[in-house]
Amino acid sequence: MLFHRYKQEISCMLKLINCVIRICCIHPFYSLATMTTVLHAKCFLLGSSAIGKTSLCQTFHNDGTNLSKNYNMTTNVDIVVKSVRVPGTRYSVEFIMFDTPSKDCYSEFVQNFYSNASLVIALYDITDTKSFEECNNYLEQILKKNPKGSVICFVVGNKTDLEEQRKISKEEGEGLARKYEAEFCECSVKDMVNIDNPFQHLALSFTKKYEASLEHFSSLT
Ligand SMILES: Nc1nc2c(ncn2[C@@H]2O[C@H](COP(=O)(O)OP(=O)(O)O)[C@@H](O)[C@H]2O)c(=O)[nH]1
Ligand SMILES: [Mg+2]
Repeated sequence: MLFHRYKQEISCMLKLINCVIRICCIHPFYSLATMTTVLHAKCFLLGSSAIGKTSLCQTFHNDGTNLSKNYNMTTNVDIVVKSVRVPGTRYSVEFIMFDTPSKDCYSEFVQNFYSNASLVIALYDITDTKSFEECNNYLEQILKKNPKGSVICFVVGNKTDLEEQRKISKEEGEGLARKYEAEFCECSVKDMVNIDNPFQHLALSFTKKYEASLEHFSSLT
């Protein structure tokens, strides 16, 4: 009875504990020496084509270098891994980022990866109205594939360096984020403005959620 009531919380908790145990087994000395707890998070970068998903992912991964001037369409799901230390805590969040292609022909294939998402960064291009509408659709699709309340979302309006071509106001972006109880920021990957913001916020929110579930779990025993 108790198990059924808290089934979702318990399975979420076991998943998180499993993650921590796995990383401690792989890096026992590192973990013991620094007392860092590493949490793993499956993070999706979603949105239309050519809005800067791969650029954001690669720039974040390479600590701010390598924004390609050429456009290479992502035709597969690229996986990039990077850890973010959460300041003032003992936690580090390892982002396992799924950089997804946006073309319809890949959509069914890509949606197979959507389950067990922990974090989502949904992007649009502030100069492109269609990408803003599609951002909403991508969020709907991924949330449908995951249990309610299990995914933390962040909405990003990219390309603020193209201010004179802006079609989507900051307020509209904030409105979309509110609809999904997500955080929001605008950025320019090209000018390297605000690109760490989504990752820092998501790492902090993920850590808080982990701690809240630990507390909740211990209150049950
Ligand atoms: N002006 C401008 N161009 C950008 C920005 N971010 C990415 N781009 C360019 O937009 C194009 C598509 O980027 P990409 O990351 O491949 O988009 P994706 O299809 O969403 O993965 C590339 O030519 C990038 O150089 C930005 O902040 N400002
Ligand atoms: Mg891409």
